[in-house]
Amino acid sequence: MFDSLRKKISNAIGSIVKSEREEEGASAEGAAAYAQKAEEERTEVVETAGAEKEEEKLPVEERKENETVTETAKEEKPESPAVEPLIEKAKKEEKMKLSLSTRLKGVFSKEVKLGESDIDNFTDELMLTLLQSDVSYETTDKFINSLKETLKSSTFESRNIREGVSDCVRSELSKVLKEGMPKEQLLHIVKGRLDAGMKPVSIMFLGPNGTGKTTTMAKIAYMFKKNGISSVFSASDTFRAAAIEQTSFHASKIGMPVIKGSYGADPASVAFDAIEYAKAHSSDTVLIDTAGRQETNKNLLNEIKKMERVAKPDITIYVGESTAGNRIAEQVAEFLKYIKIDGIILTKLDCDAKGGNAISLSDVTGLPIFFFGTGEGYEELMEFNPSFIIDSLVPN
Ligand SMILES: Nc1nc2c(ncn2[C@@H]2O[C@H](COP(=O)(O)OP(=O)(O)O)[C@@H](O)[C@H]2O)c(=O)[nH]1
Ligand SMILES: [Mg+2]
Repeated sequence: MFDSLRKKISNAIGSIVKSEREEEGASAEGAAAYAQKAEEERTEVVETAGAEKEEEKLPVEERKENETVTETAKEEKPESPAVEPLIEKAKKEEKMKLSLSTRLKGVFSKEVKLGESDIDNFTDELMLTLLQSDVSYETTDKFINSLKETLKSSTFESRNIREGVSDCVRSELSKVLKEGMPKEQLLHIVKGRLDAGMKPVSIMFLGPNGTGKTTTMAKIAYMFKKNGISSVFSASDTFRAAAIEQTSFHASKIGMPVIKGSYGADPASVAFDAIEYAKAHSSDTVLIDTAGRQETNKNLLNEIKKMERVAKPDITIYVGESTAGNRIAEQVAEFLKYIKIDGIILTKLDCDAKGGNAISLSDVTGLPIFFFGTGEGYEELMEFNPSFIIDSLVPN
């Protein structure tokens, strides 16, 4: 589901470790070459193969990020002839991604502190990945800045840098996702209202054309039924051809009543009738379908305002397509100018979605994501679960 984004994040994390390994290889080569040269030129150097051992004596812990190693080596170890050329060689390695300071800290101790340039390289790559995967700019920026601070203040086991960096990414991601966590899942909200005798609970589904409003409404009815909650459909999409038949089809498959008007009828009055029917038949919920409307169509947005006034839905859910990327946040913002929205369902996560908007949508809109739609079947509805998203995105 989040496969492509997971792969990219994994590659970004992998690159920090790969470059470290490459560098270790480069320095080993350098050590051998320079050790040999030093042997030829300076007979007084006894332990030529011990270039690394010589390095080990350097007091790197106190070294500041941008301090040049050559200077420090000169000051601290003038008697180590094999070290200087070795470090010079390492400094010239333009391909190296990890900074010298990170590498040296890694070589000399089991604990590694990432150098600033490595953190910048890694977070730049991650930032690009997130933006390309539809995470919003605002969320990405916030996340990356916070991650940078965490990486700067963290030390990693030199053999487990990947795991350490993954953990940092996981914990930062968790902060973003937990902010968007619904206070209560939809089922609990409805059960709470029913327990309090507030019956029927009416839920209206709205959003642009073809996002999956009717299908999602049917999935919710199916979920309610499985939990002992009865529903009535209000076929209030009286605009799109075959919409009433589609709602009726779902109703008969799930085994529940549907209240319909004729095409062109006032959708608000159909919803009103459905609520009256539910009251008369002691139904627990009324699920109100609506016609799709683009966020740019002011007439249709005004019509939804009327729906709200007449039907007075208890819960309003925006149904958006995850494939629409960052546009959803803008669409929701437009809808919010006309009507209150309680939560979002993000459909078609199984399709070609990059998945990033699942991370940032709540952050940007301030609304919880109640569910993801993950297919066309009635059961293909997944509750928003930050741990699941993190596990799907970041390698352990
Ligand atoms: N793959 C996939 N298809 C979906 C999902 N939700 C809805 N659809 C399909 O999207 C199309 C439009 O759905 P529909 O409910 O008619 O959208 P509406 O116009 O917003 O009511 C239909 O073919 C649905 O089967 C989903 O989560 N995954
Ligand atoms: Mg529909």
